[in-house]
Amino acid sequence: MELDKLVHDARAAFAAVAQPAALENEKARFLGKTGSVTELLKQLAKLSPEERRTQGARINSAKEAIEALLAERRAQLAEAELNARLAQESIDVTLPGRSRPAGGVHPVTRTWMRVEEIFRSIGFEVADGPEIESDWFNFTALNNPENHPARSMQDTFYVDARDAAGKLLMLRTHTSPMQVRYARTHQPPIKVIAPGRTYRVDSDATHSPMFHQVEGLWIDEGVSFADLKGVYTDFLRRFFESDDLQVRFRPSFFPFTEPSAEIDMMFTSGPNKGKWLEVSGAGQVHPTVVRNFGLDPERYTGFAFGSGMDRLTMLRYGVDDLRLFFEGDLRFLRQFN
Ligand code: 2U9
Repeated sequence: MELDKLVHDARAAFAAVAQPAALENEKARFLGKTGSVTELLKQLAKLSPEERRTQGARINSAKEAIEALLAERRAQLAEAELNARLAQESIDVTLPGRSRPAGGVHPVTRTWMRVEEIFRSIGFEVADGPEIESDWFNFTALNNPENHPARSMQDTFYVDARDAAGKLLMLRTHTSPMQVRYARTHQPPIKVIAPGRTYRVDSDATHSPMFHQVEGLWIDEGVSFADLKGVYTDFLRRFFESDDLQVRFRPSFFPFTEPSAEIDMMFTSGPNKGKWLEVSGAGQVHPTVVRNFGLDPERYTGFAFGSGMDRLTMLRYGVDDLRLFFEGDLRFLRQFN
C-alpha cells in the first residue's frame, strides 16, 4: 500500500512541474541519496532474509516504475520546450530575400587597371611601395636641391615622426621614390611603372590633396628620348582608343630629368577636338639620379615620365571637376558601371 502511494505521489509531483530543472529536484526527493525510495531500501537491513527478498523485490519494482515515470516526463518537457522554440523562431520562407546589389569599379581604378595592362603588354613591371617616405627617397635621390620650393611645409605633408635612422618622414609627393627603391634593387634593363596614391598641399577643381600618379622608368644601354616618344605616344593612343591622337613634347624643367618636357595631346574628334591638352611630364633621367641607383650614367641612360591618373580619367570621360571622384556620390559613380 505504502509503495503504491509512493508511485502515485511521484506521478503527481512529476506532472506538477513545468521546467526540466524543477523535475530534477523532484527526482531527488524520490530517488536521491536521502530520497524516499532510498530510505526504504536502507530499512531492508533490519529484516529477515526471507522478508528482505520479497520486500526488496517490491521496492525495486516501485523504483523502476518511478524511473519510468521520470523518463516519460523528461521526454514530455523536452518536447514542449522544443515546440515552444519552434513556434517562437519560426521563419517565413515565403518572404522576399534581402538583395545585395553588386558594387562597381571606381573610374580612377579603371584607369589604373588600364594603365597597368597597357604597360605590362610592352614589358614593363608594376612596382608598389610605401606612401610614407623619407625625404631622401622623395627628394634628395631625385636631385632636388635642399632649398627647392616643393620641399616646403606649404607644398608637402610632413609626418610628426622620424624613421629608424632619424630621417624626416613625409607623405610622398610623387611615386618617384618607388622607382628609386626599385632601381636600387634591380639590374638593368630597368623597365617599370609605379602607379599609386600621392599627396600635396593643393586643393581646387583640378587639384586634390590626395591624387593618383603613374610614373614610368626605362633604363638600359642606349635607351633614348626617341624611345620615350614612341612608348608614350603608343600608350596615349591605346589608352584613349584613338589611332590618330596627336602628341607633342614642349621643353620644360624638372630637377630629376635633363632634358625635360611637358607632353601635350590633341584629340582629332569629340568635344575636345583640336585643343592641345597637357597630360604628362617626362625626360631623360638626370645622370645624378642614375648614379643614385648605383649605376654608371656613362653606360646607362633612359627616360622617365609622370602622369596624373585622375587627370587621364577626367580626359577620358569628359569630367571637369576632380572633386567629383572623391565625394562618393553614387549618382556620379554609377555612370561608370
Ligand atoms: C625617377 C626619375 C625621374 C618622373 C617625371 C614628371 C616629369 C612630371 C607630373 C605629371 C603630372 C606630376 O602628377 S603630376 O602632377 N610629373 O611632370 N614626372 S618626369 O621622373 C622621374 C621619376 C623617377 C627615378
